[in-house]
Amino acid sequence: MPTSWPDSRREKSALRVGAQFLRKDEQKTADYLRINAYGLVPAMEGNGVAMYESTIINEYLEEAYPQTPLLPKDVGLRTRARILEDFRDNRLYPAMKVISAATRGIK
Ligand SMILES: N[C@@H](CCC(=O)N[C@@H](CS)C(=O)NCC(=O)O)C(=O)O
Repeated sequence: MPTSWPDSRREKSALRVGAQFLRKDEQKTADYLRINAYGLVPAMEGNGVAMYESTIINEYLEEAYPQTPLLPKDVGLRTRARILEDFRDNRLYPAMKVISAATRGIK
């Protein structure tokens, strides 16, 4: 699974399926764009399906490999984990992108 930055659930996912780290230019090759047309990581193929979006990949792995769950057993803690994942996807990461773009080139 091509991936880049670490976080606990994604790291576990990457370790589970065997991560392959890509340089940014490798994310834009025709071969890679066939897996993820957005040219972003992570992405992977499973059950003959190209998949991307880390949250969706995590859900796939959770269902495909129930013997080694990524989420806690407790339903409340699972919900808490999903809330944190949503916060990262919809609040933290977009803000980090804005900060990164605004400060790029500033030493
Ligand atoms: N919502 C996507 C975000 C994917 C994403 O933005 N990946 C970044 C690395 S964390 C990337 O591939 N950046 C390379 C680029 O923007 O060209 C997900 O969770 O998978």
